[in-house]
Amino acid sequence: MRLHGFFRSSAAWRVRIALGLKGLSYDYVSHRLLQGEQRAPQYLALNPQGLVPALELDDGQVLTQSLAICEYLDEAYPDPPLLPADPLGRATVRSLAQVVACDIHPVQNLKILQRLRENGLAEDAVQAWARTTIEEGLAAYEQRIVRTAGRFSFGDTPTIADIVLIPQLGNARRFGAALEWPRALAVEAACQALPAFAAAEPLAQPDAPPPKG
Ligand SMILES: N[C@@H](CCC(=O)N[C@@H](CS)C(=O)NCC(=O)O)C(=O)O
Repeated sequence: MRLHGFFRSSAAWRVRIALGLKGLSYDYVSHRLLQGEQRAPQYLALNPQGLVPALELDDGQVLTQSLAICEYLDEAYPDPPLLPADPLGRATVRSLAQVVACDIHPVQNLKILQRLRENGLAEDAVQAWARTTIEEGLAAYEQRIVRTAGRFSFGDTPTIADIVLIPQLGNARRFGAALEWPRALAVEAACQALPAFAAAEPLAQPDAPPPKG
């Protein structure tokens, strides 16, 4: 398998976590988003959306959209499961994941922020847009997991909800959001203790800048 990503892409980060939890090895192709490499013709041939991640399977088929990729990996490699066994549990985990993947991340991602700048919004207003979007969305996530969390967002094993939450908390820090979500931060600490989550961290990727100093 070959993962097309970028160290700082939160959507690619999700797939790195899922691959790690499944114990799958993969080749990595970096596309520097700030240089626009995701819009190179060779990559657009794989993903006409010009977004990372994309996962190339060994038979040449290409999957895009991080949640679809994570669910594919969960179905193709069922152990350990990333979704609960029962329908209500599965719907609950998917709902948590979509709080982030549908209603936070797309509103604050690179493309939207660049479009705001192109339309004349000042940089501090662009940053505030992203920060407020994240703060409102994660406040709702925090409320949602009051009833579902154990060590992780849903119960005591990691699920797709955590796979989506952890990169979004990374974005929250990047945009200087107020980190006022004790349950989500406790879940993050539990995730960070797992090798699959640690290995997926942006700064652990081969295309991350070298540490300063
Ligand atoms: N819904 C997509 C979102 C993918 C996405 O927004 N990727 C960002 C990086 S996190 C990207 O490639 N941005 C490049 C651009 O906007 O030009 C997914 O979950 O895979």
